[in-house]
Amino acid sequence: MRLFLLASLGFAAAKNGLDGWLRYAPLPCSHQCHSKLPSNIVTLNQTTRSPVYVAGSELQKGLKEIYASHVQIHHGQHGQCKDFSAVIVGTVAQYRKTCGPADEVPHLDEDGFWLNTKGSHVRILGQNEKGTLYGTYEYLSMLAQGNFSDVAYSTNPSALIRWVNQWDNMDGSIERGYGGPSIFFRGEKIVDDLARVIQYARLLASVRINAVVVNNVNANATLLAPENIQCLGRIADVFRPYGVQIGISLNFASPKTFGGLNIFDPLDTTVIKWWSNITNQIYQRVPDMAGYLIKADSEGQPGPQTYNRTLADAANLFAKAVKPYGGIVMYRSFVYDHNLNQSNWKADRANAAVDFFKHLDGKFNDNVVVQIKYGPIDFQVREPASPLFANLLNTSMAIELQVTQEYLGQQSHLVYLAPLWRDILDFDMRVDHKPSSVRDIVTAKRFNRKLGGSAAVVNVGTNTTWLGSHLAMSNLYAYGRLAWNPTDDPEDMLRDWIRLTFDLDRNLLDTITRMSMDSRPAYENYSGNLGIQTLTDILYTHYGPNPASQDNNGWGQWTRADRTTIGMDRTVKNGTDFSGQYPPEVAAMYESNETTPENLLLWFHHVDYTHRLHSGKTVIQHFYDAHYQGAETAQGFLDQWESLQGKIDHERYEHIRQRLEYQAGHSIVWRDTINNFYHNLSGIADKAKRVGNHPWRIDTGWPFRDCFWLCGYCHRSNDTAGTATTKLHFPSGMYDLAVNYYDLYGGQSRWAVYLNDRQIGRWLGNTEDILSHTPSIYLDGHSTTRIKFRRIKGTKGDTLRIDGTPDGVEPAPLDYVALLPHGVVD
Ligand SMILES: *[C@@H]1O[C@H](CO)[C@@H](O)[C@H](O)[C@H]1NC(C)=O
Ligand SMILES: *[C@@H]1O[C@H](CO)[C@@H](O)[C@H](O)[C@H]1NC(C)=O
Ligand SMILES: *[C@@H]1O[C@H](CO)[C@@H](O)[C@H](O)[C@H]1NC(C)=O
Ligand SMILES: *[C@@H]1O[C@H](CO)[C@@H](O)[C@H](O)[C@H]1NC(C)=O
Ligand SMILES: *[C@@H]1O[C@H](CO)[C@@H](O)[C@H](O)[C@H]1NC(C)=O
Ligand SMILES: *[C@@H]1O[C@H](CO)[C@@H](O)[C@H](O)[C@H]1NC(C)=O
Ligand SMILES: *[C@@H]1O[C@H](CO)[C@@H](O)[C@H](O)[C@H]1NC(C)=O
Ligand SMILES: *[C@@H]1O[C@H](CO)[C@@H](O)[C@H](O)[C@H]1NC(C)=O
Ligand SMILES: *[C@@H]1O[C@H](CO)[C@@H](O)[C@H](O)[C@H]1NC(C)=O
Ligand SMILES: *[C@@H]1O[C@H](CO)[C@@H](O)[C@H](O)[C@H]1NC(C)=O
Ligand SMILES: *[C@@H]1O[C@H](CO)[C@@H](O)[C@H](O)[C@H]1NC(C)=O
Ligand SMILES: CC(=O)N[C@H]1CO[C@H](CO)[C@@H](O)[C@@H]1O
Repeated sequence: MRLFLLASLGFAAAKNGLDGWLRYAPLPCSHQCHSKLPSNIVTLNQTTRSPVYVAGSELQKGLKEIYASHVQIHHGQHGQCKDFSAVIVGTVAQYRKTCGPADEVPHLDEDGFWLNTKGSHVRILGQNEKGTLYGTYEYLSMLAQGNFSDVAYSTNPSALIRWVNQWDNMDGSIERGYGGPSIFFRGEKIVDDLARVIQYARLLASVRINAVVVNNVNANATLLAPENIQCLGRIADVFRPYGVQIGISLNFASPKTFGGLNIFDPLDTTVIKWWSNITNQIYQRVPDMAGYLIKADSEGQPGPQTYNRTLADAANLFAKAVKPYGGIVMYRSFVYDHNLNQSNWKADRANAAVDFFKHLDGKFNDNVVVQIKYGPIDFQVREPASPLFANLLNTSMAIELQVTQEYLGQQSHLVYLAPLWRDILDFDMRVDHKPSSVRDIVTAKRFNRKLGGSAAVVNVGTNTTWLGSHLAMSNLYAYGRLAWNPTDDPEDMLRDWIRLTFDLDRNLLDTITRMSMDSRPAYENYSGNLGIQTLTDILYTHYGPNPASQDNNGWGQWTRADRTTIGMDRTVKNGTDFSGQYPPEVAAMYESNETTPENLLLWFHHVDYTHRLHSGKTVIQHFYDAHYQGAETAQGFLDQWESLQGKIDHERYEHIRQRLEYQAGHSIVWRDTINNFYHNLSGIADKAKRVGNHPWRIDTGWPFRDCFWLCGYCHRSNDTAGTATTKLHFPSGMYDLAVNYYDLYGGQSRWAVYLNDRQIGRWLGNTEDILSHTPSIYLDGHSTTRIKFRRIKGTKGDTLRIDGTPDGVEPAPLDYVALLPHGVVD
């Protein structure tokens, strides 16, 4: 009966990341674990495309990989229910019908399940088929983690909306995509081969995500062409057996730009008819479509304001169209004016959501859900929870999170996001002076609304790592877990994910846990702290540092930094009134600089650089220290990872090592750019004398010779090689050589570095191929990269030379080199 195979399957898949946390690595099996191997799988629905049938197949596949054993599947006959040591999977109703009473099963909510491994057989019974599949993944997750405890428990979702939003375009690109092109679209069409979609469906179902919006919120109406609707049906058919519904984003102007009408007024009868016709066509092909997602009147997207109609008029238009089919409309609250005037002290983009939506409370149909970004601005490293959560008491809401690391390192930096999400979900709004956590509000517990839940922007692409980085997958995993249970502990989730993704090894577990738990505080430290926002380039790629870009434009992500002060005054007494959008207790806390949590000080208050924090440090000194501290933590990630060599397959080890090495270098770019910026602006020295003082660096502008280095790069014709040389003036000894250079896309320059004519290293400007984000076409904070050559023996007076060979538009640019004695990070 038990056939033991060579355990090679699991490992092959392990190396490229395609199976994510569903790797089911072979367990080094003790007697105990074999005694837990079921003899049979009994599924209570034989329809091949039913989630219960899928549950049986997943179980068989998982057991085969974990135990290297083949377990037979039987399709629900009464006699098999009594089969000794079988696993029975089905809904409670199916179990009652085939196997008999199910009195021990507690009450289950929609999508909930009961898992019982006590007694002779294992029973996984769902409230519905989806729930059964979720329970099956839970059971497999236990086994894969070597957890053989006897359990009997039920679990129910916190909310029924557990969605992901893909920002995929029909041309195959993904807005903020860092994991390769779309798995859904290519060349304005839906792809023929949906193999990757099946694998994505498995991943989503295993963390209990129940719907995916497949196209970008900046939507293109061509998706509504009849042939595309037919193809959407193919995508829905792939997701359906996994209990995942599809939804689509709509372009509000479609009746005009695509439908041939001369109008898109949401109250116009021809427009209403047009949308209802389109909706009918879609539901004819996809009878269980989850619904629509709408971004309107936002960042240039068309919307109801064109016709002086309200956002509720717009939402209700779609709500009526999908109502007969049980569909819902997710209407984004991300509506704001991006042409604000900074010379108006009272102007504040953060006010927009409440300004636009509060007066519409109670005016939305009951199948409309307002989808609210977690913070009032835009997915920053730290924001207060959006006050809109506390301002719509008669409207269903969902929270919008972002697995996509748009402002948070674009999957090229390790940033584990569950702690950030928990900060928001746990925040207590004190509506009516009663406990009102964001989590209870969005899951509709607090105000007893009809619908609620969460949506996360996700940018999986065709890359076999899905997100472009193996470690970024912990965010997708944790998102699903939190959507189900928003009180799940970030560290517990992480540990489960590590065991499932890598290995059960204790040291490995502790190391990756520590790195991941430190990653968001580190990123916040070196990107932008005290609530000043992620000080990235908001006008370009949202990636590298550019604090100057925040101010003096209409986007309203201002810091109002000048020579003596910094921060947005969002108080009622002298500022933008934003703090007054919160219920009174919270408003009072944010109104005063003394009670505002310091990690949000500059979000709410405009203070002097010399303002003292509780620690006694000034704001500016805290900036300097935190940026040094954050970059130092990031250096440590690389060392910690390298301690795991040999414990992880080479492919993943190397993929992650390269990224962490890159992050270590780029965190220094962040640190120095931000610190130099505020140092120059304020003229206030760093007490520790680090800022602006880099004793171990040699600027490539000078004393490098033989080349006109200017503005960080060598001006010469881009098809001839350039050379930079310098004599070492440091004491003789052992150094790490760090070279900061610019790696643009549009070319792959080559560099080689020599010490006294002996080559000690060379590299290629190809981060555009190695990293997941698209770097910049300019010499800037996005493209600055550091490479390190370790343990170089240097003697005072040696000649260091770097030859650069340009390629394409990339002129082999260098920034500086540093010779670092052991332990020095300069
Ligand atoms: C089996 O699954 C199919 C497809 O999901 C469903 O239509 C059918 O009702 C299920 N059968 C039972 C007995 O639940
Ligand atoms: C095993 O899994 C059960 C159910 O998820 C959980 O309650 C228990 O804590 C786990 N045990 C260990 C040792 O992780
Ligand atoms: C939609 O896609 C078509 C075809 O590629 C393109 O011509 C059009 O400009 C796009 N419209 C929008 C609003 O992006
Ligand atoms: C949509 O409108 C077209 C053209 O008027 C019509 O032929 C078609 O039957 C309508 N489809 C649905 C589903 O209402
Ligand atoms: C828009 O509608 C409001 C309220 O209905 C009305 O007061 C206002 O005059 C309208 N504006 C325009 C430009 O039609
Ligand atoms: C912003 O407001 C100031 C002062 O009211 C005014 O002088 C300036 O022209 C405005 N700028 C823009 C771009 O509207
Ligand atoms: C995945 O992306 C990496 C760079 O991030 C690239 O080296 C690799 O070729 C890609 N693999 C696939 C299969 O797309
Ligand atoms: C009050 O607001 C004004 C702008 O209206 C600003 O110049 C001033 O610095 C603010 N005062 C304080 C104490 O923040
Ligand atoms: C901080 O709060 C104290 C007490 O309310 C107040 O005296 C002081 O002016 C505030 N400082 C700033 C910069 O707003
Ligand atoms: C962040 O910076 C603060 C202030 O310097 C420091 O206390 C903390 O340890 C740092 N955390 C990390 C993870 O770098
Ligand atoms: C030199 O650079 C320019 C752009 O800066 C580019 O258009 C040209 O193709 C490059 N020439 C060569 C030979 O690479
Ligand atoms: C118009 C309306 O439905 N108002 C209700 C909004 O919600 C509050 C609190 O749940 C109710 O008291 C109102 O009746």
